[in-house]
Amino acid sequence: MKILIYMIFILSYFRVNNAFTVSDYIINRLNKYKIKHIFGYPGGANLQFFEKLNKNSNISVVISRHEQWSGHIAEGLSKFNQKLGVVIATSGPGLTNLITPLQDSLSDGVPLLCISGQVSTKVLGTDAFQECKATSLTKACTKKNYLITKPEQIISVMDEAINLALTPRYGPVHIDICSDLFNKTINVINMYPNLINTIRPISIKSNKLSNKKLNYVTNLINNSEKPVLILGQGSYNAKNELRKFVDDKKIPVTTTLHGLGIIDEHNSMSLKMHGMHGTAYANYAIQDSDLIIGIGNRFDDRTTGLLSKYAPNCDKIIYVDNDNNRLKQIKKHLPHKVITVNSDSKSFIKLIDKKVNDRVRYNWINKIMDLKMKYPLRKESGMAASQVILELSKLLEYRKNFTISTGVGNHQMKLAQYMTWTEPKQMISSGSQGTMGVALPFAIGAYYNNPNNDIFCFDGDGSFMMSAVELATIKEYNIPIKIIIINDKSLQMVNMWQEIYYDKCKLGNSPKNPSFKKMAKGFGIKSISCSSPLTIKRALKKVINSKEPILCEFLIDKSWCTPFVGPGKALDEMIL
Ligand SMILES: Cc1ncc(C[n+]2csc(CCOP(=O)(O)OP(=O)(O)O)c2C)c(N)n1
Repeated sequence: MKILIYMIFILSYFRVNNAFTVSDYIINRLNKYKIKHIFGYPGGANLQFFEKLNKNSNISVVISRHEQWSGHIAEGLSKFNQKLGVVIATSGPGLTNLITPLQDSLSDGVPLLCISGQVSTKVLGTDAFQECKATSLTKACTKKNYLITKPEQIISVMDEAINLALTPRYGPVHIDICSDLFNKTINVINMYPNLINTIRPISIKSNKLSNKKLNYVTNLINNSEKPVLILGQGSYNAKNELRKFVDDKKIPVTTTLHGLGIIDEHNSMSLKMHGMHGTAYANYAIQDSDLIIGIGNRFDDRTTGLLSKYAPNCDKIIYVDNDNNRLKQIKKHLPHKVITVNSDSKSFIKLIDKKVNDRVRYNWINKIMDLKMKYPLRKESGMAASQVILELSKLLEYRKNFTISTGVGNHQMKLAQYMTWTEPKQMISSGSQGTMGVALPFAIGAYYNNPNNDIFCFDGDGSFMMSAVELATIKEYNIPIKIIIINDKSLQMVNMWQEIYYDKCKLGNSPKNPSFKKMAKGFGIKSISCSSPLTIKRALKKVINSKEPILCEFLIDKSWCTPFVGPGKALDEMIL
């Protein structure tokens, strides 16, 4: 019935407007998915679509200063709550600039629709101006991509692509459209059968857990003396159920970078983040544990350390995810016997909740408390990044509605460590790829997702320099982002590795920065700086209370980010 009404609507639209073009169709579908903003950059191969967007739609087009940052802005919008982000670029260099955001969103599971203009059908394949083999390039970094060379193709492609992006595990899709087609009319006769095939709701398969498996899994948990729960971003939808489960069952819980805040870190069961720069107590707990229950995480190398020495006291690992490929991959990857459960996290917790005993494992909990006492995060004195973060954490303690985006490096890892995270997605970051430069664009995207949140961009000087040009976008659209730069005048994470592993080689680790204050001024953005521990709080208060975009530079002493599990080391072989 719904399909019929929709078809009548489309066909009557076609009759009234006479010409229903490819651009009209794209706009129609974007409206259906409630897309309010598109991010991108214009060029010869997409101007036709820009014209239609301008005339025929209420969708706002936010123009950034480089396609890569447009892509990460769209990703920043999606990262927060899996809304679809949409980015548009022209052909050739416009599209190639989008490779990094596509890979980033594929790796971090972010739904993204990338539309690029391609050279016209008349010259396609002739090495025309700004032609590149776009779909060959994006094949490896998208869930699926499409080249549109006939107007009607767009009908079968648009919904399929969007549905795919929005089906877990979320990810990017790419539609490359020959520029002469944007204004071409869609042949309504050809449209009719395609419509039937494409209009379908997103279906998320969740396998039913058999009683046998359910009993097996819950027995494993009940019989475990030292269980540890590992939460990744895939468990974020089960926040409430997980919080109750942890409170009732008293199972220590640690998260990945993307899982921060799923459990309120004030909870005594919280071990905060584990892995290469995780807390020592989380890493020791994993190594001592006799049962790991991983939900929506990936067991990637940054979180396991040397795999052959990972969780040596655990002979079984329970792994819950609703992506079959991921389940197979983890089963192959871990040296343990992995009990895979194909389920979304919410259904899983609801199912096991009744069958898992509420009991306090006194020995295990005492051990955990000892570890926490013995190995707290290192106290740094002087002008240290951790001091800024601890102060920021205190000032934001009773606020829930804030988002902090980060660059990549020591500042990012220290933020993860020293903040006390109370809600999921308070921190948005490039986890899997570790893409420098994303903090500013992610912050812009987070703003378009929810303009009522306080949006912080917490960046390293090196990462900030990569995308600093986006200050222009912030100014132009008056986006009240609070930019904090941890300026240690160095690519400090690189510096640390060079000091430890590369004979203190200094090559490339301290590129000279301009004055950030003057730079902000040049873009018309208010700025302050802070170089004394005594004024950190005052500076942060100014940042937090600012109603307009503001940049605050903290001039920081260089320091290592520890705990640190070096490459090839086991989780318990940390530099503390
Ligand atoms: C696009 C990209 N290029 C290179 C790297 C390698 N890399 C990782 S951290 C880092 C240094 C980051 O410096 P900064 O942003 O100043 O942060 P800090 O470590 O000083 O806190 C580099 C170069 C990367 N992650 N991403």
